[in-house]
Parts: sequence; C-alpha cells; structure tokens
Amino acid sequence: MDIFADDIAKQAMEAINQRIRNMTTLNIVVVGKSGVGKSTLINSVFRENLAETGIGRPVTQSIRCITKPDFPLAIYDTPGFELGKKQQAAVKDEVLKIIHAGNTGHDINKAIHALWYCVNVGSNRTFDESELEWLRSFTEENRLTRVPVFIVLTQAFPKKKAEEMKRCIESENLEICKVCPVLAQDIDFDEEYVAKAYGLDTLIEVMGQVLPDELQDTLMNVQKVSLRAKKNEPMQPWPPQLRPLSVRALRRYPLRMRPC
Ligand SMILES: Nc1nc2c(ncn2[C@@H]2O[C@H](COP(=O)(O)OP(=O)(O)OP(=O)(O)O)[C@@H](O)[C@H]2O)c(=O)[nH]1
Ligand SMILES: [Mg+2]
Repeated sequence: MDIFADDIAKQAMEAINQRIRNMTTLNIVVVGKSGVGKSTLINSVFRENLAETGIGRPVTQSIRCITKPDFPLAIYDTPGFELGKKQQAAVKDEVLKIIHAGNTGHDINKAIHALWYCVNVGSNRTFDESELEWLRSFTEENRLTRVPVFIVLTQAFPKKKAEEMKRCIESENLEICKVCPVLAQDIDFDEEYVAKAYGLDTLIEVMGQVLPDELQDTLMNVQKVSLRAKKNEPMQPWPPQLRPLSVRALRRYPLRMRPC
C-alpha cells in the first residue's frame, strides 16, 4: 500500500516537474550602478545565493546569466556603472547585444522579456543625470526591440523616501513601464527593529500585466518560489488597481504586451 502511495507521489512530482520544464523561460536583464543591490535582488528572486554580493569594490565584474536547474527563469546580472561613462556605454552595448541575440531565433524562450534598472534608495546616492542619460539612450535604442523597462528602487527604505524617489523618476517621463520599490532582504537595525522585505511580489505582478500570455504560468511559478517564505498565503490574482498602468504600458509597447 505504501509502495503504491509512493508511486503516486512520484508520478505527481514528475507531472509537476514536467509542467515546469514546459514553461516558457522568463529572461530578465538587471542593470544599475555598482552596489545598488542588483545581485541581492536576483538572489531574492531565486531564493538562493547564486550571485555574489557585497560592499566596497564593484562585486559583479562581468555579465553573467544566472539560472537554476528546472526553473524557468534566467537573469543576467551586470557589472555596476561606477567606473564612468565608458563603462556605462559598454554595459548598454552588451545589453543591446544580448537583446538582439535573443531575438534572432524568434524563440520566446531566448528573447529578453524585461529589463530591471535598479536605483538605490537606502544610500545617500540620488538618481543622477548620468542615469537619466543611460535610460534615455537605452530606451531610444530599444524602440524597435521594445523590451519593457521597469525601474526597481532597491533597498527601498524608508518607504517615504522611496515614494519621493518614485515620484521624482516618474516626473522625468521616461519610456518605462513602472517604478517599483523593493526591499529584497530584511534590514536588521537592531534586535527590536527590523524593516521587513517587501515589493518583490508587486514587481512580479506588474510584470504580469505587461508580459505576453505565454509567460503568465512562469510568472506565477516564479512568484511562488520567490515568496516561499509566505508559503501559507494563497496565490492572489493580479490586483485590479494595477490595471490602468497596463493600458498605458500597452500604448508604449503594443507588440510585446498582452491585452488585459
Ligand atoms: N538588507 C538588505 N541589504 C541589501 C539589499 N540590497 C542590497 N543590500 C546590500 O547592499 C550591498 C550591495 O549589494 P549587491 O547586491 O552586491 O550590489 P550590486 O548592485 O550587485 O553591486 P555590484 O556587483 O558591485 O555592481 C550588499 O552588502 C547587500 O547586502 C536589501 O534589499 N536588503
Ligand atoms: Mg553585483
């Protein structure tokens, strides 16, 4: 009887794994200045320390595609922009190359589906002119490829500062889908006060509003894994308050978006 139950459990697991293997792979590129928290964000999405993180010298030295076996997600971690204009341009060229390469085979599993541009809220840095320049230049060159761009406000604490920064970036009228504050990992100030991680679920939900139907299963799966800490919570449908954004975004990216 036990052996029979074991077999059924194995078959069920195999069916689930097969379904995951058949899901379309979601490909994301993450860019931003050095130390803003790109690699930390990536580790939180995978819930595993797959990308090296740290403070001081730029940690991520070259573009690296991060994947996990039997998980339909590939995230390109890129070196930070700290080394000046030349490096900013080099990262942009590399990112555009990856995007073009992904489009050549017309295979949705290879295409880049989103770019996360990270801006740090926690440190005393601001969103500066060189970043605006990078985004303007990138989005102009991205007009044909139409990869949806999301600005991720990393280490988004205090929330009030994150909101201010969000408004400031939104006022620049960039060709982006959405500005999303995310605290990828808790911040332990002391034993009594901990700022709890938040925002990753919203980021993934917002992506669900603009990415094609083929990726919806994948996004649900990624969300389940990323939010495993909240495993007792039932999956939520996309919140209706996010819908106006998708209509706006649809106008900007008419070919790659799915209608809502
Ligand atoms: N607690 C907490 N720390 C964070 C968060 N995001 C980044 N950090 C910290 O900020 C530092 C830099 O983060 P990284 O993820 O290495 O930054 P990066 O953008 O990948 O940096 P480079 O690879 O140098 O470009 C690390 O010490 C992280 O632990 C966060 O959401 N919460
Ligand atoms: Mg890094």
